[in-house]
Amino acid sequence: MTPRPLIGITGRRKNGDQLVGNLDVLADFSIDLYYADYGRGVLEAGGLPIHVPLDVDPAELVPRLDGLLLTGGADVDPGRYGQKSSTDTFPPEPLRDEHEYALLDVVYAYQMPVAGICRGLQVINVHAGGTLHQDVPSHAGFDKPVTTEWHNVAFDDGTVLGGIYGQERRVNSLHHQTVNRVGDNLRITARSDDGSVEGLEHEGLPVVAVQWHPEMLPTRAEDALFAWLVAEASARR
Ligand SMILES: [Mn+2]
Repeated sequence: MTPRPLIGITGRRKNGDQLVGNLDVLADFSIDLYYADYGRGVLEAGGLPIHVPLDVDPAELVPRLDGLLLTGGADVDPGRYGQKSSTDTFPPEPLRDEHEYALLDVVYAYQMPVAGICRGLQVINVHAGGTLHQDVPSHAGFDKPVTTEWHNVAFDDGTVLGGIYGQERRVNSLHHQTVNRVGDNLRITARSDDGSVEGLEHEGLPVVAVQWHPEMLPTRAEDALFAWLVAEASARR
């Protein structure tokens, strides 16, 4: 049997006192976590998911991976694009920003495939020198079931996203920030009806990102982004 490609999955760090039901004596201990649906999406697409702890040195880990999935989470620190924060909805987690920047540096050097979801798309953009709109309530569907596909996304022909998703589709929307200035060597390949950026691709590297959450939809097991990431990672092995 051909080994499944190994896909690193990023996550966030919480403190023990943020976990309901945790022992008081563990209040000050760190917890690294990610939503299991990201790993399920990788597994269903034929990959082998592995969580990337924040303490791991990317230079040591990345050569042993075949692909990387940058997941959702808190806002990227606006200081990363030279702005002050104008929102306190999802306070930045600077340690995670720093770690994911370092991961991207190494992953790009290896020309390894990367998929970004939600915050993942935003990190890819800011890492490339882009900026974000800090608060876009019209995309923050936090009061809807996460499976509700309530806005349209149109894909450009001749792009990776256009190739895997077709001309358009309905998506969920759980983000309150969007791409403003696009980063160097990145290209917008998907937009919602109001013009917001819903997909980015790198001009020269296998890097594809979406602003919605395919891992939360009932179509996860057949989702084209997970399939793309695993296929690209398999091809590299
Ligand atoms: Mn949206």
